[in-house]
Formats: sequence, C-alpha cells, structure tokens
Amino acid sequence: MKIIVSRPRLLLIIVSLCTLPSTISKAMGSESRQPMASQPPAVLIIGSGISGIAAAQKLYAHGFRNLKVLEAKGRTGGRIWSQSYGKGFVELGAQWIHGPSPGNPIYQLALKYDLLDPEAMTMENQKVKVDGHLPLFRISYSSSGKIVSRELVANITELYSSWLEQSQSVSQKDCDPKASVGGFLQQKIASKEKDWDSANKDMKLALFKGLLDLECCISGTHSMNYVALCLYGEYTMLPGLDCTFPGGFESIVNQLKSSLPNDTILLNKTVKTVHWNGTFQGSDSQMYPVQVQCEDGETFEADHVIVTVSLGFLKEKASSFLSPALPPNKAQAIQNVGFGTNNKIILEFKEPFWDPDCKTIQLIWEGESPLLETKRNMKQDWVKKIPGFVVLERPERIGHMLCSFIAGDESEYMETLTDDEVLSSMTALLRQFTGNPELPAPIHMFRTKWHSEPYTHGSYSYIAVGASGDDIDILAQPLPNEGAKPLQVLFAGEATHRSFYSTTHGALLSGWREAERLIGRYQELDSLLNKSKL
Ligand code: 6YU
Repeated sequence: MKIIVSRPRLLLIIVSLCTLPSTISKAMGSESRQPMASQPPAVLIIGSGISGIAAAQKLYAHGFRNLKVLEAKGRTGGRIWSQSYGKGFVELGAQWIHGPSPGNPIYQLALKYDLLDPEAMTMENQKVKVDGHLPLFRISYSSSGKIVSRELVANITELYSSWLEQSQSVSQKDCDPKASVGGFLQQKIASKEKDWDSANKDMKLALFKGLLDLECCISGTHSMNYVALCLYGEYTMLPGLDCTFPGGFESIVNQLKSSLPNDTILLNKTVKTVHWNGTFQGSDSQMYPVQVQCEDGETFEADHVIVTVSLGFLKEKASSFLSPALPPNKAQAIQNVGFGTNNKIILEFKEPFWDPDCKTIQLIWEGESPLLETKRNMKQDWVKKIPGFVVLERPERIGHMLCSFIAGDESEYMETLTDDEVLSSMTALLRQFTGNPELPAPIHMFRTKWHSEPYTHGSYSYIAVGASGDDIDILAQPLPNEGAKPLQVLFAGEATHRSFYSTTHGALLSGWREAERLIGRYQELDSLLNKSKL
C-alpha cells in the first residue's frame, strides 16, 4: 500500500527529523547515529527502578544511544532492594515473582539469565494456580497463646477464598461504584455469622479479621474498604507457584543494567522539575522541547523524558514536578488511584522455634472482628495489624528468619518508632502468641520504612473506591499526545499498568511499553522519510 503524505505534513516531518539533536547537552557522549535516519533523539529516564531500567535497556537495544537515567538515590532498583546478608540476600522490597509462568516477563528473563533454582523452572511449578495468595498458614497461634485447630483455620480460609474469588468476578455492569471489597466480604461474613453457634463464633470472626489484614498487605492498603469492588477483577493473576531469586531480586535489575554503557545511569541525581512544551537551548546549541532541572542545580535538555517515579511521589509532588502543570484529567487520576503502605519486619533467630517444614505462621487476635470499626491506640495496638510471618527460604545462607508484613496506618506508625521499640514489641508479641515467656529474643532485625522513603512514599498502588481502570490508562498517557512536538513526557511505572499494577512484571512491561512508543514513533518517521525519497 502506498502512503500518500501531503506536502506540508511531509515538510513538517523532515524539519522535525533534521532538528533532532545529537546529544543531551550534559554528560551525554556523542556516539554513532543508529538506527534513526537523523541524529539520535535525546532521551532521559527519571528513576532506575525496574520500569526505568527496562525502558533504557529496550531503547538502547534499538539503537537509541543518546540516553541517560537519572536516579535520586545512591542505588538502582527502586522498590527492588536486595540487601546482602550472610551468604545470601534479604529482600527489603519485592520478594516473589508473582505467577511465574510464560505470561510473566520477569520470569521469562529470569529463565533466560538462569537466575532461579531448578524447582522454580519446572513446568509443574508454572501450572500451579494460587491466585496470588499465600497458601494455608502452616500453624496458627491465638493471642492467648494457644494453637488454633487446623480444621477450623482450613474451613474459614476456604470460605474466605471463595468469597474473595467472587469479589474478583463481580460484573462491572451491575456494580455500585461506591462498593468496596471490604464491604463485600463483611456482608458475606455478617450473613454467615447468624448461623454460627457461640462456641467458635469469636474465633471465626478473629480469623476473618486476620485474613482481611493479610489482604491489606497484598493490596497495599490500610483497609479493604478503600479498594474498589467493581474493578477488583481488573488485576490479572498469572498461574505459577510464586518463587524467589537465590541471588536476590536485584539480580534481574543487574542483568538488564549490564546491557547499558557504564555512564548511562547517574545516581544521586534528584529531579526537581520537568519543564516541557518549551524551547531550551542545550550546551550543544541545539534546541530541545524539554528541560529537566535537578535539585543540585544541574539541568539536562532532551527530546523525550520517561517519568517512572512512584505514584506515591507524584501524589506528593505532582504540582511542582511538572511545569506547565499536568492537565486536569491526569492530576485527577493521580489523586484517584490508591497508593498505600506495606512494610516488612524481618527477625533473625539463633535457633528456629518452628518446625523444619513450617513455611508460615498465623497470628489470630481474639476479640477482633471484621464487623467492628476498630479505633486503635496506636502505641499499644499497632502490632495487632500483623497477620503472621513467612519463614524465609535458604536459612543455610541467611540464618533463621521470619518475615512479617504490616499494612496501612499501623505500618506508617511503626516507621516512627525506634528499632529498639519495634524489636521489643515483636519479641513480646511472639512470646504472647507462642505462650512461651522465655522465647529467646531475635538476634537481628530488618524493617522497612517505605512510607518515609521520600522517593517512593508508600509501597504500591491499588484501585481505590472512586477510581476507574481508565484512571490507570490516563496515568500512562504521554504529554502532549499530539501536535508538532509530541511525546515529550512519557509515563511508566507499576501504577501505569492496568492489569498488573503493583507488581514488578507490571512495572517492567510499562517500561517496555513506553520505550516501544518512542521506537514506533521513530520507525514511523524513518519510514515516511524513506518513502519521501522514492
Ligand atoms: C512483585 C513482590 N512485594 C513488597 C514491598 C514493596 C513492593 N512489590 P520504583 O519505585 O521501583 O522506581 C522508581 C525510581 O524512581 C526509584 O528508584 C526512585 O528512587 C526514583 N525517583 C523517584 N523520584 C525521583 C526523582 N525526583 N528524581 C530521580 N529519581 C527519582 N512486586 O512483583 N513481587 O513480592 C512484591 C513488594 C515491601 C515496597 C513490593 C512486589 C512491588 C514492586 O516492588 C514494585 O511494583 C516495582 O518494583 C515498582 O517498580 P517501578 O520501576 O515502577 O518503581 C487482587 C489484587 C491485588 C493487587 N495486588 C497484588 C499484590 C502485588 C504486590 N506484591 C507485593 C508483595 C511483595 C512482598
């Protein structure tokens, strides 16, 4: 098919190609021009999390040589953060490949680079359907120091899982936009509660409360009442038994990074403002539509900027981070989509007090109920939000470790405490639940403070009541998306992926998506230019 391009339009394209600059004015070396017909466009990526690194890797592989990644912190990886400990790693951010199966690009890359244990690579492993949830807790302690019957725990967990599954398949058509997942589950619990005899009723309610608190950790929210019911099914769960990286989750970031020249990533380079829709002269005398201003005063001019900062950061800083300000629909989408806190408290013990085959430990607070509004005295009650512990793998490398998760306001309160305060609360908690006042205290603790991290400001996104799936697509829309100088500011990051938001694979795909947007744009221009020469 012959594409007919009208003269004025063709002229415009040729002019814009010819004016593409050869270097980002600071720090970018001039290298051979490929594959674009003219000078390589200058591309800046803000953030070196998995989305930023993935975008850089894809662009570089397609010949974009005028590329820089600006990172505020002194390390790469963002919310992937593997701390080396003993002979292994402790994950302070992402821990599992959620749904390691053919549809998961993190898993595919991990296989390609041989980063996984052999059992994680089996077909059998890839076919398991866990729907993103932890398996049944291995042992369940109650706050009065008793072990709760496995049969009771299994029955309640099964009931809860079936309702959760229902909440994920609610038809959007008949759904009240104000409905929440928490409200849906509470209704189910309330309707069942009437049939329970008084013997186990309180324990059943306490079990449900614990499972809802666990759900808050999975969704990264303070309360499941904040999570939109109508859109819960938008999140796509992939099959496969979640697995971890023996060499740390960061090994995948390092693999992708290794394809980039050493000077591509600039650390401790905090971006203050992205000025767009302008005309800025670079130090190479070329004119650029975007200028990125850093906190240290340095400026970088570019043709395109890919912003990969977290939604938490944007919620805090959007009004000053972009100039001119974001269009109202994008500013509104930033407010609408939820972004909450999920932290880890990881405890190392000299000797394990759990059985060798124990993988998870559940804590059940007697007297708690999902049907009662809880007003907490934070100082004494923050630990009540902890649903349990995961026994960390590979103790021969990192020691005997339990990892607990805590979400929401209690999690953010925990961040304000000292290490000693957290450690003594955790020791008291375990002594109370195991009924062993002599239980030795942990010998070491790691805990995260994702809410206080200024360049993340929380853990990950969820679709909040009042938001729509379209809000996520709006977050992903580039600026401006049409006109003479399009695609000046592009947006990637986990919160911009409609079906895999909150995950590393969603983040990675979003980085590739924006890289491909630019690649496609230049291929289109090159092909038009070539056709015009015919
Ligand atoms: C997963 C998992 N996981 C636990 C915990 C956390 C997260 N996730 P980044 O923030 O990484 O990068 C942006 C960079 O930008 C960063 O380096 C900044 O420093 C930089 N920056 C910011 N401002 C800047 C500025 N001004 N100038 C320059 N640079 C700047 N995901 O797959 N498996 O087990 C977990 C977990 C405690 C905190 C996780 C997990 C989430 C991922 O870590 C996260 O999505 C990506 O790493 C984000 O990458 P990015 O590039 O977008 O941003 C039904 C249903 C429910 C839906 N939810 C399902 C649950 C899924 C989440 N699972 C969580 C579980 C754990 C344990």
